[in-house]
Amino acid sequence: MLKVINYLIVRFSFIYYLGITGIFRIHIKILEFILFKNHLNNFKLTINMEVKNRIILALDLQTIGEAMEVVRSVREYVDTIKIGYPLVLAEGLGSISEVKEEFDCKIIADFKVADIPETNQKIANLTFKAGADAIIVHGFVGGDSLQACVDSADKYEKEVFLLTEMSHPGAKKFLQPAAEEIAQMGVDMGLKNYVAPSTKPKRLEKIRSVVGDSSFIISPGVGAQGGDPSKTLKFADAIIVGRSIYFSKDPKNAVESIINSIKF
Ligand code: FNU
Repeated sequence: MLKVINYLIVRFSFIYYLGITGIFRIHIKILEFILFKNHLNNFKLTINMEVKNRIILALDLQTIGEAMEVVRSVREYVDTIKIGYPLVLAEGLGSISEVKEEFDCKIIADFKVADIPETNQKIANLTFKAGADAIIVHGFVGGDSLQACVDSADKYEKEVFLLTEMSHPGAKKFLQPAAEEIAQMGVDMGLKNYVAPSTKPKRLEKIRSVVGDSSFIISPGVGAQGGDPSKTLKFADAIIVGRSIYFSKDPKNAVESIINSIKF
């Protein structure tokens, strides 16, 4: 809202200065362009994120055949799939486009990118070229490394998810103390998409309070790691679920049970 007001002020200032001096005109035009570009980016980030039934499937299988079978059985309920190292290292980066093209779904590449800016940018470029709609990036490496991925995402018109805090017990020692600052860095950089743990509802709530209600949080750790779908969705926009679905004898039924459990 503030940004919209800013934009209107600049627009009216532009008309006001128009008759005074040419140099002002040029300055205001540049400012207007920068502000308006940011609005477009923000709108884009907010509007783009839609996850069917608020469930993201973590497809951590190690053969493309098994992966396809699971997606086929749940596709009517799930339109967003997280692909990470297990499938890509086993079957290649091409598995991203294989799944995407076969099932016309959104793919979040869970590469937890955490390198120097130059390498981060190469990783992100390759990931987006391979067909991913979004990439998960670590924040602890710092703003410059994160920015490199954001620049890549802007270039390919894709999304970055900033990983704030992780769901496993070991994350308590190093990542948890930095998580709120990492989230705040994302907010300061204008990011809209975050990852925060379902296994630690208080921490998830805290991260939500830092990134605000208009941000989009996806939350792993539901099911096999102990996170509860309904409790998680009080603070997250979508849950990430892997083993409870793909290791189930009946993945479709497993998804239906989750959907029923999150109906309020
Ligand atoms: P499932 N994942 C996670 N915790 O579990 N990306 C995090 O903090 C995180 C993740 C991923 O336990 C994990 O790698 F940032 O079988 C796996 O792909 O339901 C998925 O989320 C959880 O899988």
